[in-house]
Amino acid sequence: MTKIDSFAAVLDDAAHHAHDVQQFPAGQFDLDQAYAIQRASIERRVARGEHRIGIKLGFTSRAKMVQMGVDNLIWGWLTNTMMDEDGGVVDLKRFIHPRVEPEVCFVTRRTIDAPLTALEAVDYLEAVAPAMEIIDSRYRNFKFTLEDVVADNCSSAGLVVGPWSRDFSGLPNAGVRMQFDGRDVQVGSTAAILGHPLRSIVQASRLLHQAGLSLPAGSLIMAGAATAAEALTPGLHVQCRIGSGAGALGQVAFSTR
Ligand code: OOG
Ligand code: MG
Repeated sequence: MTKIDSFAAVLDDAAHHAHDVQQFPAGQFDLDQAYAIQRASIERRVARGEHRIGIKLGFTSRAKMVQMGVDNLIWGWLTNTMMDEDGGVVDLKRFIHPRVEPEVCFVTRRTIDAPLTALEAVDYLEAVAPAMEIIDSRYRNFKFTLEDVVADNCSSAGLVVGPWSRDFSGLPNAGVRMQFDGRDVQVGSTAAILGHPLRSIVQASRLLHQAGLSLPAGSLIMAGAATAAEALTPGLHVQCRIGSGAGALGQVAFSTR
């Protein structure tokens, strides 16, 4: 087994069996190798029958960079088994120390195979939806470096996507409100996501191009959280609303057990 494959095996086993692992000693791999580890860990999921449904960006907002102490844009893969139903119940047993964060989710209508400008980005999109991401670092105490978190598929663990809309007019500066049992836990604005959530598509197209990859039509792109993440516990009703009035994205919710 190569060094890349053995790191991938450790992280994939941790995710698969919901147990944490010690952060790797510093300097074991660089950023390019971290993405290679990420790729190898996704291949292990694919070998178990999962399939890729899209990608996620991380650290597109100040709030997230500050919370986690990492300030580079990162990206990882989403697979079908990560998806939970809007309005459904999420069993937290499959996670280690899950956190939830409010997100904007896009679905593409054209293959993205070249770097896009902000003007072009909207032409590549089919629809947008309010969403929440469940992140679950495989590292003990959710502590990691940039390289560690990239190798760990950027803490990807779950996502819940609300109703799709083709109206992108409300996107740039919509209020974001995430509640636990009707109580506000995070409040922010979509403007926190790179100044405009559509910039996440521009960044995604550049990152994919750098990696020599294209993303097929019908893929999801999670733009990155607008606020810090909140720890999940069983028995919660979690709701996120994005925007209000005309052009609002609407709301998405789930319960935990
Ligand atoms: C890494 C994932 C970051 C986001 O939306 O910024 C992320 C983490 O915080 O564990 O998903
Ligand atoms: Mg996220």
